[in-house]
Amino acid sequence: MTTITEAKVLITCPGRNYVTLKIATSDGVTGIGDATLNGRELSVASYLRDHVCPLLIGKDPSCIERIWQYLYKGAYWRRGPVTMTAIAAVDVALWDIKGKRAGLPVYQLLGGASRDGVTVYGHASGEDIPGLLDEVGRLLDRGFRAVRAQAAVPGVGTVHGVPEGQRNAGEPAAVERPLVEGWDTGRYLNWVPRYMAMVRQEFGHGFHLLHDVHHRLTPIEAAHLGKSLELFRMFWIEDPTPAEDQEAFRLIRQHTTAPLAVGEVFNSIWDCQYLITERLIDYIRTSVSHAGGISHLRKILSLAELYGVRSGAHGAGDVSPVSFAAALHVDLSVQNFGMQEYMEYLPPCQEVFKTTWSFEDGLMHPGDAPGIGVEYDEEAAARFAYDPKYLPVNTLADGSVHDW
Ligand code: GCO
Ligand code: MG
Repeated sequence: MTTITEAKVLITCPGRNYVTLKIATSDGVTGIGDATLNGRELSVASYLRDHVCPLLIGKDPSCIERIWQYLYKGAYWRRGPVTMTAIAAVDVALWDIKGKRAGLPVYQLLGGASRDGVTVYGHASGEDIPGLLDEVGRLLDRGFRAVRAQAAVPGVGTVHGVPEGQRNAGEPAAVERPLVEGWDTGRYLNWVPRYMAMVRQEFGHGFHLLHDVHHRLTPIEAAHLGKSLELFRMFWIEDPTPAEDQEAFRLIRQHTTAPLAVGEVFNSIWDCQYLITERLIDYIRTSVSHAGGISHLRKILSLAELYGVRSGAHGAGDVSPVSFAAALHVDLSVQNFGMQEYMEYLPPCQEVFKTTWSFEDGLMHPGDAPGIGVEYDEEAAARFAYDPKYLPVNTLADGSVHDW
């Protein structure tokens, strides 16, 4: 029997922090999985190093579901972002190994391609409306068929999605303490329809337009936003309210036909069970890396398929190229694919993670290399030391903490 002989945790920071699990087997195959939890990286590294890696040694790497259940049920303490990110890393590494041993890309193991390519959306973020329009134009010129549009709200200062000077790198991150950002719902609700109107006026309706609210509204405010954007035919409005309140979506649904997407902070099927079965959302955005890996994401998407809910996997820069590639394999194979986020990766990151995916005419393909199609260059990774960072905190004008 082939067994797992080594499981090690690798941490690097080629522009941002990534935690990777590398598993080796007795027949000389290695597989990798993404264990990155933005701003809380070392907690998953410790969960793996101290509690999971020793348990993997001697196990049969081909038994993916069995090992998944062993780690999930065996821990007794179920769910949660740390546990589920750690299990996801093991799961993806084992799918990578299975693909390499079979000589097949993972999407072939999942049933083969359901489509020619995966439609991805890029981020257009502006510090003002002209800046936003420039960004939208830039993405459309490069072939993107879908664009997420965000502009800083005048009078509010920095806003999620518009990190100064590092538009594609992700959120501003601070070293000693989180940056404190401001928020004003009234100004925001007036501002978004104004710039979406400009985007449609300038570029028309021949592409998909998306927007991320990042959990900042109450249900009735979200309903108002949805109604005010209906004319611009949004592909989706993402995370309109704090995601843990599934019931809130019922109220939003009663008032607007704007399609709703949620799920990047979810880590299990139990977080979105009612959202799906009661058809309160249109897109489920759970990621491979934060929701238990390919195996668990597929269960979520199978449930969603029954209820006409489509996928929209989270693919921000803090999702490493390993789980981004894993998402492409899932996206290509499932029937109910909706849309994939793609923020692209900074050049130093490409030195560490060698990928085989392609982007052409707005569509991505994971490539046909056996496994996930990403190799981790340990020597390159060692040049980029871990750099502890915090995600920002959001406050209202009176200093009280708001949803982020
Ligand atoms: C998105 C997201 C992210 C998150 C980030 C947190 O791309 O839709 O909202 O940018 O803020 O993943 O770590
Ligand atoms: Mg988001």
